[in-house]
Amino acid sequence: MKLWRGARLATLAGERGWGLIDDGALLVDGDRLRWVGPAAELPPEAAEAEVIDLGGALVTPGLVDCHTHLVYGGSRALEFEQRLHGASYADIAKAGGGIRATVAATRVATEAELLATATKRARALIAEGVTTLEVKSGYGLDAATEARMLRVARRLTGLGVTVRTTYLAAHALPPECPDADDYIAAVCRWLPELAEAGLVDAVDAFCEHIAFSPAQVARVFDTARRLGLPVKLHAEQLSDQGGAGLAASYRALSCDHLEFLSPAGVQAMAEAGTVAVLLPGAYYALRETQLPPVAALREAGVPIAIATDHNPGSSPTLSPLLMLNMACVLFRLTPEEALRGLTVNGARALGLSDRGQLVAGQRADFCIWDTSHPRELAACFGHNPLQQRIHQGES
Ligand code: DI6
Ligand code: FE
Repeated sequence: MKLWRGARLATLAGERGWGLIDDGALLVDGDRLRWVGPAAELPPEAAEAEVIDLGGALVTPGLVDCHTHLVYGGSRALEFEQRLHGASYADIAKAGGGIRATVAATRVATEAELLATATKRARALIAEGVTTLEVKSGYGLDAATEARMLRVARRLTGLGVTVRTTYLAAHALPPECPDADDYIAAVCRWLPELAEAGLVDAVDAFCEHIAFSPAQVARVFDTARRLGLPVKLHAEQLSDQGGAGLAASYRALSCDHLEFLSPAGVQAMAEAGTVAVLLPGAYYALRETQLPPVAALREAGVPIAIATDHNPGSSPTLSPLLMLNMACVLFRLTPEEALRGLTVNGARALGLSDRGQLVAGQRADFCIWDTSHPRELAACFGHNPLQQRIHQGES
């Protein structure tokens, strides 16, 4: 056992509050937190543990980035310039750029190439304290490339981070299949084998006027349900398609983006216990002006998560800490809501209840920061105070 002491803990225990413990300690047994509390109340078994003194550093739960598109080939920086010259994200997509451009580059990349680039990106997230990471497919849009992306995502586990994989073949129409209903049939056909191979933890889709309709998404979700897989949805990012209501009717783990979410959508998510994943990086990069309905989500008691949405087009950021700041500045979350969004509620958006808080019994995933108060993590930007990161009890 290891005893980490001399810590200022932000446990995030319970439903609200930082859960601050000024002279705190963590007793770690293998990959679990055995005991968490004030140093003055250490249990007797702590006497045998190896002691590590943190000298007053801040400790928070490890960060959970619950929405990324980390595995892909190519670059889309040129589109950044096109948008600066006035083209919209939707215009670029309709002209065959956007997601389709990344699909072309991903299809020609080997598994080793995809692993090499995704490894660099994952390392950047890890360097800011990420201990659990979700990765979506969706830049293959054919059976072989979707499988390759998911295998690469799984292999990132070797970096000492927990990876959850999401099947997002219903992300865009591939050029060889102009009929959306035919493509959705293929998306449903490919899923069982990938699930059988253990490559899929959840199923996602892009419900949007430039992507798939609620009726098409429902066919994908029906297939997921038959296989016992949970679902999530890219919903109401550019327009209100009623996607959140549909996802809630399948008890979705999360609906993500949500700038155009309606009051009915908020209600449906609240009733289903679906997490709202807000993605300030995409909002910022696309210079959106429609804000997600944060006050309504709060009032309805919908748990709010935040994530990087790392992807080469709409959110090419690898900084979860910057997302904390942007969630506060752009979306008016409190620093505590933002940190909960990147820890306990991010975990919930992945269906994980064993991490995200510093509480006995949870996984020993935590971050040690060279800063005095957790609100500093959200207030500063462009600065990384991470001192050490512990994943499953190991540094
Ligand atoms: N919404 C997003 O933010 C990403 N996918 C999606 O459906 C962006 C994907 C991309 O532009 O490559
Ligand atoms: Fe996304």
